[in-house]
Amino acid sequence: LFEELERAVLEGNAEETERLVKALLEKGVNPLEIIDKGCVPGIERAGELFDAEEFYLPELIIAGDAMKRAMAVLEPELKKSDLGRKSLGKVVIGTVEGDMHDIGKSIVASMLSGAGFDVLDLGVDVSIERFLEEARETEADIVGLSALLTSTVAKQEEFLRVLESQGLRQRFRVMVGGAPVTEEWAIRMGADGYAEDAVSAVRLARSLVAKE
Ligand code: B12
Repeated sequence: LFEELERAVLEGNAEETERLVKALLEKGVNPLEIIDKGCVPGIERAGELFDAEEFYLPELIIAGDAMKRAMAVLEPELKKSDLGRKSLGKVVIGTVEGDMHDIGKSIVASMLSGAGFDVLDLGVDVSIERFLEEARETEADIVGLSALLTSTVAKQEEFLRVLESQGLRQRFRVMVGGAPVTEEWAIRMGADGYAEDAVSAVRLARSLVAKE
């Protein structure tokens, strides 16, 4: 089923993707495992084919849509474990301005919420001003910025510089992520943390609130 799911995402077959995700859930498979072993390999393969110019943008878009269909079923499941627990802290998360990629960011948001954080997901193409405004308004503990393009990762650094210039750097912990982001880059720009996937993002967020 995992292989079929990978193929369904790759081929952008949303109905089949949804059917397989539901079938796996019915078998009692953990939603994160469904994402990691079925959906992510499919979308990553689509990216590789796009790189190799065997896939063009329309194919990438329909693969992305199939992945989103899977996530619509899986996100509520990821959040379920949250029931009745005390909040670990507030997280404001979004994809930076100029960037429309939201699959990874949404997985991170759902996982954080499932782990017990209060999460405000601002969506995609979020301006620095908006991140700042929402973080202040909600008195966030953590701000998470996602960037998937080499041209938009600079926005993460810009956010940190704006925080500094407004004397707010100590007020929020900042974590960054997205495929082109590396630990080295995160340290260089002065972020409080970087995580390469959703599971480590939860670990990171926990350690950031523990330090407060
Ligand atoms: C799907 C996809 C799309 C879809 C997006 C659909 C959607 N709703 O998100 C569509 C078709 C719209 C798209 C568009 C484009 N894309 Co695109 N896309 C991808 C693809 C194939 C997969 C991304 C993805 O969802 N991965 C799966 C998720 C689960 O992984 P993830 O995003 O990395 O997230 C994980 C971690 O990074 C981390 N994480 C993510 N965010 C955060 C945040 C925090 C705070 C933390 C702690 C952790 C964290 O945890 C996540 C979960 O494990 C990638 C290739 C790739 N392998 O990355 C290209 C890719 C990112 N796209 C690329 C390009 C070039 C584009 C376009 C410019 C194409 C074009 N010519 O128009 C446009 C840009 C539009 C825009 N302005 O944003 C390039 C970027 C190249 C570069 N280095 O800049 C890539 C790398 C493809 C390639 N090889 O060329 N794309």
